[in-house]
Amino acid sequence: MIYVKFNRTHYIEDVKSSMNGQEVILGGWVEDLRKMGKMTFLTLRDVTGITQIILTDDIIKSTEDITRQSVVRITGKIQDTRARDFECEIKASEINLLAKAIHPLPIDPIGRLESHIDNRLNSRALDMRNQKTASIFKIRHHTLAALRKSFIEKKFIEITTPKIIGSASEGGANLFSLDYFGKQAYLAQSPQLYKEQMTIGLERVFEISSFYRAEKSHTGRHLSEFTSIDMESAFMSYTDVMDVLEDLVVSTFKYVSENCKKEQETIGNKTIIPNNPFKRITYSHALEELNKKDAKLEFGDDLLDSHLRILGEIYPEFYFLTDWPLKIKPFYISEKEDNAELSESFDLQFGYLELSSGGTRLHNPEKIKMRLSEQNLDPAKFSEHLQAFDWGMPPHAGWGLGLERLLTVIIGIDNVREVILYPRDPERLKP
Ligand code: AMO
Repeated sequence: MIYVKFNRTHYIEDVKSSMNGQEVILGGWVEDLRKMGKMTFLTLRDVTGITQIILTDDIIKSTEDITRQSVVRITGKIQDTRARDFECEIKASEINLLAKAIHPLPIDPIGRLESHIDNRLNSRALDMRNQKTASIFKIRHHTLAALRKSFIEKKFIEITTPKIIGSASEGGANLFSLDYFGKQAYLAQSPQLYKEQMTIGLERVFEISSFYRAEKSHTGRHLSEFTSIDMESAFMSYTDVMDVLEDLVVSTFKYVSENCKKEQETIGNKTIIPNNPFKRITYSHALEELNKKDAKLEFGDDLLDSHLRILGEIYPEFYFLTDWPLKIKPFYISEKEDNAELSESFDLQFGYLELSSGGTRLHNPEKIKMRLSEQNLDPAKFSEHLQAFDWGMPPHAGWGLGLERLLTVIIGIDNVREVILYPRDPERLKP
């Protein structure tokens, strides 16, 4: 193999017919290779697009070494093309093979032969050469950019909280534990306690990070390691943070619709901007609707997947489910002022799918201790968190939104494993 100093002059999308006659150096992967008489037609792809390269016999004696998906560097001049799919083509004066791809590859990266998701995940780097997969991750990139942009416009400050923690942030269940220099430690389930504490000084904070749930769930919406988009704000209540969430969701869809047309088209989807305001349905109202359909639910019952499926048929778009019974909510959620059985809490749903949950937080430490005990959690284990409440904790509210679940809605697919690079679930720890 020849070592060539890599000095690419252009991305493929920047090569235009108006540049006819100009010499360019391109780098990319061989998508297709066809020998026709004295000429070889090579289609070259880089991250921005695809173009046609014309190789004459004096440039390439044999195509044997250059397998599909090999990495090549092409030097050549731009010229007009007769090919319908391209604006122009490159007549090569030199081709260098930089890395040869084995044949056959474990999956077809062009996607002509559909591969099972498990095979694609086992060869994830190669799967990124599939334009559908690459489009999903470009949309993920733009979604994150949109969310950050909206948070910053609303004066939120980005924080990063610890992922190795000494006690549970969300209660005792679903914790991965690990040995930390001989001490018991856990992987954080959410930034809950830290983000609340940060409202003392920074007032409005957000975090976008991986968090961990040791749930043995085998569904298209559960991961052991997922990306949570979290916010917390001083001087806001649950209705204020619902407004923030609604605004963020709508502006993210608008941003994706403006910036990811090509990617959505490749996936075979279209961004549909959600209608707002989103409906706000109380838990009690949802219970009535469900009981009309024979669900036989009583006040205080949690809504199971089967119940959410029924609600999803009644409300197929975005809606908030609000005012849940206090006793089924985490210890940090505040009760309603006028009814202590209810809480100032909400879930954001898309049809049956829960995308986010949040609420107004308790900010009286005595009440928090009571709630911890009621939930069989030891207040002593939360002492570092509780002391912050003696330092001038403002009233505050916030939410957590699952990035992968949101992406399944944006992209119109139903498995979170498609939208995270290397999913972790009860069966999958590698690659
Ligand atoms: P909750 O536990 O409801 O709330 O999580 C918030 C959102 O995170 C996403 N999510 C998941 N996504 C994929 N796989 C999982 N295993 C998983 N678990 C959760 C969901 C969910 O709606 N601290 C609170 C939020 C708050 O009140 O600020 C919390 O973590 O989309």
